[in-house]
Amino acid sequence: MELKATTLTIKNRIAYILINREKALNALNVDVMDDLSLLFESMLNKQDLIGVIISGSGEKAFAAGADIKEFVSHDQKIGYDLSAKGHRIFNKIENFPTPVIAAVHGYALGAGCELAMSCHMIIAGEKAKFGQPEVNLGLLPGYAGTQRLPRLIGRAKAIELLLTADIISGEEAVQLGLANYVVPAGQEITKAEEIINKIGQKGPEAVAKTLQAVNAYYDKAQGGAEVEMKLFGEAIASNESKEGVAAFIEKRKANFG
Ligand code: DAK
Repeated sequence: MELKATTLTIKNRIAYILINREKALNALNVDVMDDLSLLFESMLNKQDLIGVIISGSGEKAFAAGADIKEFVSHDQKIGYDLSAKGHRIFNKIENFPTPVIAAVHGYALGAGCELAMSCHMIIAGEKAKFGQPEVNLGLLPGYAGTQRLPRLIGRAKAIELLLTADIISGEEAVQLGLANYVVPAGQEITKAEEIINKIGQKGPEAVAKTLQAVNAYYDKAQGGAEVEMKLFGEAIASNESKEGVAAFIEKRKANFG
């Protein structure tokens, strides 16, 4: 398997996926998204896995969003298609038959937060920061953030975070029900291993069926996903997002008029 922007290590029946774009704060570009798709497809054949841990390289970030520098020339159709592709990839993670845990030691923003939310659990380090800052760019989340955030933390707080673009700490994420635990910096993966090893002692079929049943509860609400893809396509082609993305690249504040 040829991976372009991630690495896979398997040890003691746990798969460790590392996002490997430290200089861009592990922003999820096309290469990372393609790797995740390939990984979660191919790992379905590894029957003895008891869990997967996703983390980001470097000191600062789990993933600081989708790669904003790739948005520059997107029209409505491309925006819709990319959003639909992202939904499919993150659904593969959510539907994976063994527990997938996001070990978040730094920024998990935008698509990075959406990736963490598609995992079954999130372990936050003391320096973790979560948020959906897409409105700063004249956008809305495109990888199911409008769907999974309200599901996890409830409508009122989700709307507040989505519209204010506020960034919250790991501790707040636990209080809100977004993350499972906050742990001392550097202990994120160890805590994830502890949980996966505990689950690894249970019956693997029962674990897979339980995950499938929990996911089925949410399948009822899939209509919202299609709405998000459509609106994301519209937003990415808008003047607002052109200004928001240009402002990020030029390192200035966006002027939405
Ligand atoms: N994309 C591309 N590059 C990024 C990036 C990102 N999301 N975040 C950081 N970088 C780059 C910076 O541009 C900088 O690159 P150079 O200038 O060195 O070339 C480098 O990483 C280091 O970042 P900073 O110098 O800014 O580091 P600081 O510690 O000062 O600040 C920060 C860290 C995380 C506060 C800051 O980098 C920041 O605000 N980053 C952007 C956060 C953000 O807005 N994230 C949400 C992105 S919106 C889509 C589907 C979904 C989405 C989009 C499209 N499709 C369907 C197409 C979702 C959208 C998002 O995720």
